[in-house]
Amino acid sequence: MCKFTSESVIALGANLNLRGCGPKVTLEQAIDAISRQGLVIRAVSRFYETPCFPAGAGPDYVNAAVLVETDKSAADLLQLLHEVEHEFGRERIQRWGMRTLDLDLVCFGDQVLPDTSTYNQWRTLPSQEQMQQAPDRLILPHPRLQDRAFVLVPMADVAPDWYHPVLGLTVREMVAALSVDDIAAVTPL
Ligand code: PH2
Ligand code: MG
Ligand code: MG
Repeated sequence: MCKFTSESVIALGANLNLRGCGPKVTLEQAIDAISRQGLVIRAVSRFYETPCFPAGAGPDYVNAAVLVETDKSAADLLQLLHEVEHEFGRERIQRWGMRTLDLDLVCFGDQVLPDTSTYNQWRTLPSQEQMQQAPDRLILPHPRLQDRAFVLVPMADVAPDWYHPVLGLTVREMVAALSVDDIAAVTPL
């Protein structure tokens, strides 16, 4: 039987040690864990050292991205990522706090969830409110994707031609729109 599959990008990040291992080892182990859960890993980006956002909120991060193929729904994939985060000691305490492992579902094919108007509300949320408000449901593509060099630069390694279904830009084009300083701060390990 042929099941319908979707391509999706997962952004990985960590800035705390876990069980004596640094963030790079944690990300490598997390990629293994994701593949053991039945996701087909199509591509793995380079690993990057990136300055913590917001600046000064904690140690530098290691960030990476993987392109996966799955026959799961976006909601089931998100649930799976939360389970892997939990396995790696992640506690959800503080928004944008420090973390042993963060797995963010960045995009799921060309799906816009839950609908374009809700997506656009989150995408255009003023930056002050971004600090206080977090959506309680899955918003896709990730509403801050286009702003963040630590997501876009690794993503460009695995899915440079992914086309943002609302902004009408490829990953390559979104990277080109970032500031030179933001790109330069994301350094391959
Ligand atoms: N993730 C955050 C908050 N800040 N900064 C960097 N450099 N990389 C991240 O992955 C990151 C962050 C919330 O998930
Ligand atoms: Mg997250
Ligand atoms: Mg995150």
